[in-house]
Amino acid sequence: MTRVKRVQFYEVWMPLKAGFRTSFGETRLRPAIIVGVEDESGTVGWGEIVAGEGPWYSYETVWTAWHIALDFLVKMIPEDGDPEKFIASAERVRGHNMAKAGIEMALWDLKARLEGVPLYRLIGGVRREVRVGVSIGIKDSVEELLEAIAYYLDQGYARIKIKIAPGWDLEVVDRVRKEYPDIPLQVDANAAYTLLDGPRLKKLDDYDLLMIEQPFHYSDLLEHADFQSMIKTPLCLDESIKSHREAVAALRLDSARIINIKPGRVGGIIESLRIHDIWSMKAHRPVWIGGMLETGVGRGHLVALATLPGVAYPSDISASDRYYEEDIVDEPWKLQPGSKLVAPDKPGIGVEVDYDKLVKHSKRTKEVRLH
Ligand code: OSB
Ligand code: MG
Repeated sequence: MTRVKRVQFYEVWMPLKAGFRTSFGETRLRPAIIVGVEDESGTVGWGEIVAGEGPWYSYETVWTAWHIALDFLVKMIPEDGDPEKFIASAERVRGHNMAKAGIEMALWDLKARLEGVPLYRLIGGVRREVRVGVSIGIKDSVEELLEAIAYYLDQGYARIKIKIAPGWDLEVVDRVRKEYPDIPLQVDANAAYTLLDGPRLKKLDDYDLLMIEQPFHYSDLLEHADFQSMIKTPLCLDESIKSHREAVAALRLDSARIINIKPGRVGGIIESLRIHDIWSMKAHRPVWIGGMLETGVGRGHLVALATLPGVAYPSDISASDRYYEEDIVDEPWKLQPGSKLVAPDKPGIGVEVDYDKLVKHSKRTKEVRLH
C-alpha cells in the first residue's frame, strides 16, 4: 500500500470539432475537470469529472463539481488511496456523482498503475477489443444529418445513434432508415417526451431500431414501464439510472430492457460494476457504456468498463478525433477495424496525459497536498 501525497485539478475547456446538439442544448466547448492523484513514489492516477457547463443533463456543473470536489471530497481520499474506502466516505455527500466519479476513477488508475496491471483487468474485463458506435447530435436539416452519418460510416463506425426531440423524430428516422435500411441504428431523446407522446412514438417500432434511449423524464420509471409494455423496441435508460437503486427498481418495474452505464452519472467504477452485475449478470439483461464527450482520460475509463462481460451492445465511445482536433493524451484513442477501440495492454488506463496540452487547455488549476 502507498501514501497519497498530492491531488491536482485542471479545469479544461476543450473545443469540439463541431457543436453537439441534444434536446437540452448545444455544446461547443466541452468543460471537464481532470484529476491527477499522486502517491509518494510520484506515480499519478488520472480521472475526469464530466460535469457540463450548465445543469441540463444533470444538476451538476463544472462549478458545482469544483466546489464539491475541492471543499469536501478531496479530504475524503484515504491515505492509502483505496477507491473502496474513498467511496465509503464519499457516501456522506448526497449526490454529486460526477465529482465523486472523477476522483474515484483517478484512484482506480493509480491502483492499477502501482500494481502494474491494465485497469480493464483489475475490474474484471474479459476482452481487450470493445465494439463502439457514434452518437450524432441534432442538425439543422435532415440532409446535414445524412451527410454526417455517411461520413462516420465511411470512417468505420458500424452503429449510429441519433438524437431525437419533438419536431426532430419520426420523419428524421424515416429518412435515415430509407437511406440506410440495414445499419444498426438507435435513437436517444434525452428525456424530451411525456407519455402523451406515446402513441406517436410507438411508430418508432416500424424502424427496426436497436433501442430507444430515455424518452421520458429522468425520475419517471413508471412512464417508461408503461411505454415499454406498449412497444416491441427495447427501451434503454440513461438519465434515470443514478445508482444501483434505480437499476433494481427499473428491473422490478420492467421500465426498460437495457441500461447505458456512465461512470460519471452513477458515481464511479464501483457503482458501475454494481449496476453491471445486478442488471446483466443476475438478470441477464444487456448493458453498454455511455459517453459524455470525454477527453482521452475519461475515455480510458469508459474503454476499461466496456470490456466487462455483460456489455452486449456497442458503446458510445468514439475515437479522440471524432470529438477533438487535439486530445490531451498520448496516444489518442483510435478507431480500429470492426468499429472497435482497444484497451491498451499497459498499466492503468494505458494512455499518458500530455502535460503541455493539459495546461494549454486549462482555465484554472489547483493543487492539494494530503497526508
Ligand atoms: O445522452 O448519451 C447522452 C453526450 C453528452 C450528454 C449526454 C449524452 C451524450 C452523448 C454523447 O450521447 C456520447 C459520446 O460521448 O460520444
Ligand atoms: Mg443518453
